[in-house]
Amino acid sequence: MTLVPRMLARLLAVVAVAATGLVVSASSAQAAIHIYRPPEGTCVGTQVLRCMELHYDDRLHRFRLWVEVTDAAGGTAYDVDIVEARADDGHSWGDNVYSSRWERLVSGYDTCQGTTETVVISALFFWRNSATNNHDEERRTSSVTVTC
Ligand SMILES: [Ca+2]
Repeated sequence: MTLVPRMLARLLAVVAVAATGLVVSASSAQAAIHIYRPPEGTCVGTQVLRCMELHYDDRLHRFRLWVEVTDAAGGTAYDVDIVEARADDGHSWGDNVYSSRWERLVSGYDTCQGTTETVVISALFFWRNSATNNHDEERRTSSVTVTC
């Protein structure tokens, strides 16, 4: 006879979790992530694409740098690595280990609200020829103007 209340309690717990999920979805739907691209575009390079964007969250009033490196399809095969990413005070270190073909790193967050500011963004990219291990690298630095 205690089985029914227990099942009911379990059912209510499931409903509560579902309702919490709905609330989270509703509040995150109100937030907007604004993407700011460097003047030269998100990606540079042809064989190894080095990509950066600044992402600003207008609900939490914070931004961070989004970085990707990708070995373009075809041609030489490259291992790739993002060593670090920085946007103003938000700084992150990568794992400093090569990945096959693709890697992503985001910087730490920095806050900005009610102003327009120019943010210097910077990332250090490593890549090497998978067959010969010949290494190359670039520190890409740019700036974007963000309306917070
Ligand atoms: Ca390639």
